[in-house]
Amino acid sequence: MKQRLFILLCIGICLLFSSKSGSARPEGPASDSTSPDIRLNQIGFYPSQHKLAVVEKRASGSFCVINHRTEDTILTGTLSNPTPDIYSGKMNAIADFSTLNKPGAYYLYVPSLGNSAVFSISDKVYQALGKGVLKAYYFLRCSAPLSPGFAGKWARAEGHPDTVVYVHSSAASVRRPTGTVISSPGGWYDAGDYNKYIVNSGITLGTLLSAYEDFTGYFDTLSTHIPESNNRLPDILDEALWNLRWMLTMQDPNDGGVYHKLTDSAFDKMEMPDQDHPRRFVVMKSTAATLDFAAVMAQSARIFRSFTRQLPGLSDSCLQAANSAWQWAVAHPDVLYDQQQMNQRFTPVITTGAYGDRHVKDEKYWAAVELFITTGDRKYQQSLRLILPQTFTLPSWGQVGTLGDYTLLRFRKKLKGDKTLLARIQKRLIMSANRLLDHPDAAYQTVMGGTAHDFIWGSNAVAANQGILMIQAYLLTRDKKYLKAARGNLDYLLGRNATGYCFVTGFGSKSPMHPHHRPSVADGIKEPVPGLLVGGPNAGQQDHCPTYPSRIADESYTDDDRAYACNEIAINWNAPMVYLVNALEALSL
Ligand code: G3I
Ligand code: 9MR
Repeated sequence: MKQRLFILLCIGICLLFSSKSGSARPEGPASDSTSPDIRLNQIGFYPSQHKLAVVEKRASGSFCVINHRTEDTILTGTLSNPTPDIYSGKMNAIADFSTLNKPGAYYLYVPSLGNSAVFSISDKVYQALGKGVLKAYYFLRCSAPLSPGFAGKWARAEGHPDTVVYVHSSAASVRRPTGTVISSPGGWYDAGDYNKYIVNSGITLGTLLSAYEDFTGYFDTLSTHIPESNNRLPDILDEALWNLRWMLTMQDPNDGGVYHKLTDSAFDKMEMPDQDHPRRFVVMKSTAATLDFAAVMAQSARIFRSFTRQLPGLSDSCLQAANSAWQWAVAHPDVLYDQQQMNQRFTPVITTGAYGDRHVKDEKYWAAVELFITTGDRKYQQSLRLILPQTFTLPSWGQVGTLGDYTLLRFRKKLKGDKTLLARIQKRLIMSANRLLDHPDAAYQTVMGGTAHDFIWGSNAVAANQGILMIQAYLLTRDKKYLKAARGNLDYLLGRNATGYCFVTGFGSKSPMHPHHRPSVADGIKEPVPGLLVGGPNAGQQDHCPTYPSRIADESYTDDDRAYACNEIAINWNAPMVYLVNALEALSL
């Protein structure tokens, strides 16, 4: 009885505070009164979508949803009984406002806490975000000035023409001895640093090109306002080409091997790219880089076959590059990139990112799959059967086998003759998706955070890749529980998480302002370059930044530009975000 009375009282307070005439209502959410303890997706929801906010601290009783424009109370509800966050033990209650489905802009009000961020309900609620996270790659272009017409206030001079790049002693060959100059312009900067790494380019392009193959019609008309927007190619492919063309220059035409990276010898200062004038090197060829390259080139050959009028010869060149890379890798199956070992034998010493993968079977499988699907050649089918990974692993820069699974499922008709293989891949994908769904609910009610292992360096890409897995499971089964889980992980990335941040720069009401991204730090502009997904909570805290709020896994995030282990940005983290956001938009049409 007492509890009932309390709830009625709370509803009364809601109504009082939210009525148009109610003078006591706290300021709107744009003001300082936005409560950091009400965590929700700060962009918004589709009308029919499940809609949750997590309310941390002392909260119980009721909440209400208020129309941002009219200030009318649209809905009142009751907070769930609080449950402890599995990492911090903090008590969280859930506000479920799924019944609200009328398009508009709203916010939540919780007595004793205040207002939430404003969010939208609309049919195309992620349209701007989907374009924004793809446009981010334009801002990362190496060897090009960014003009105000396309980059706005983030326009900048060209950095790193990369027309004079030295062959490092680790990469010397008879035809290209140490110090040989090659030209290797273009590509995207990897992350907050100004280097370019083939391994990381592999998963990035694989993911972006797969987004295109899975949702071709949607991407064919998606414009991101880049210099190439008016040519006759979809913008996502124009953007991909910026990096693809660079990758082609990283292959040694004499033997098909691919250099591991193009790099300064050490990470440089936090300066603009045109201020940085070091000698740049291509370092040793590696099996991982060469196989990732082969996979991306084979996939590109397939995609650009449909654009031979716009890009004569490109598809053929990609296929040739893929084939010769494959041959090099078969002849050199275990040239692993071990930077420490390399530095003991060669100079100058190189201390930039390693992307030193110790296991390359998954790269070989992915390359074999892409080559088989593009060419139909049985030799690749035999190879992929021999090296089929035993288990499902969520994609990351060092684990790319599942990209092969996704491709086989996308083109399953080509596997007609191999029903057992197809069944096996389907089964393990669905089982992995179900396993994630079955996890005891993280307090934020998302698949992300089901286990502490999720909170690694680049954890936000874990969340986005889990989202892609859910989309794949949905495409296979059309079971809406997977779509709901994919949306839940997007909610996580956009604010329903233990930090309360929307993790994409320039989007949401509380997003990173100080990413570890050299142009964002050095350009003198208050707002960071937009559309970039930061790494996210990382229990490792390897940067030892003094401003982490706690050591708890899901809270291990600080918006500090020194915190490269949780607040850097990277091409391989934005790519699954591009996929997830745009897939949801495409599926909502
Ligand atoms: O594999 C182990 C796993 O078994 C263990 O459970 C886990 C616990 O922390 O660690 C795992 O290894 C981590 C590895 O990433 C794989 O996720 C390492 O601790 C972690 O230090 C390592 O971080 C990598 C980081 O470079 C440092 O090497 C990130 O994945 C990688 O994204 C990042 O990449 C950098 C480039 O080198 C340079 N450019 C910026 C880019 C982004 O920060
Ligand atoms: O800026 C670098 C970032 O891109 C890397 O991910 C990170 C880890 O390798 O290293 C950053 O560079 C830091 C270096 O490792 C240590 N000294 C400070 C550098 C950042 O200013």
